[in-house]
Amino acid sequence: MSTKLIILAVAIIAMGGVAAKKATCVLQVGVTEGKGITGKITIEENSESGTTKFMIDIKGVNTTNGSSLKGFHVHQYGKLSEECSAAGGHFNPFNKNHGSPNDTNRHVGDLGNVIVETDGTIHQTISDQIAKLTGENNIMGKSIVLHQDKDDLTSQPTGAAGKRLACCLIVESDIGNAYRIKPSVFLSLLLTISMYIFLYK
Ligand SMILES: [Cu+2]
Ligand SMILES: [Zn+2]
Repeated sequence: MSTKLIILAVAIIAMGGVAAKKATCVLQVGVTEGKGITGKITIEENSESGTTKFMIDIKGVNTTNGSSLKGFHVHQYGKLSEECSAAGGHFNPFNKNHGSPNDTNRHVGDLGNVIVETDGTIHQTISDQIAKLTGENNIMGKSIVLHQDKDDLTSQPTGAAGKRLACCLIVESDIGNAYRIKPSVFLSLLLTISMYIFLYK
């Protein structure tokens, strides 16, 4: 095999190794206590580190209701009707108990709690090892529910997180389909190409 081909193969593998899947979830109001809530969750799966990032950007949460910690889960159905109750229970493909995001015995959908700031916003990034955008733990097409109360991380089967303030449908975002290159990989590619030109021109 020629050196040219080997370099090309290495470059293609390097790019494929950082392919990321992306999804977005745009909130709609659930029960009346959730009136005024707007926001979006951007989800990204990094196949290299095995973590899924949930970048949460929400505003309009009524801070006089309940705890400043609010239960935040992936629910099993991608349906938002009936004030979010059509979303069903927590996404639980392996019939486990409800738990904390750090537990091994947990629902795939158990993302714990998010923190509401005093101005009614939620700006937080959750990194999770269990929920995925691919494979058996795939949450694509499911829903996310923001609850009125704190998830106590132990009560079955919902953590006693209370009413459903808002919910959204997890949909694949187009940008996620394209292979993206990280700056570090881009630099090493550039270096490889420069070396190739230097050596073989
Ligand atoms: Cu929930
Ligand atoms: Zn659960």
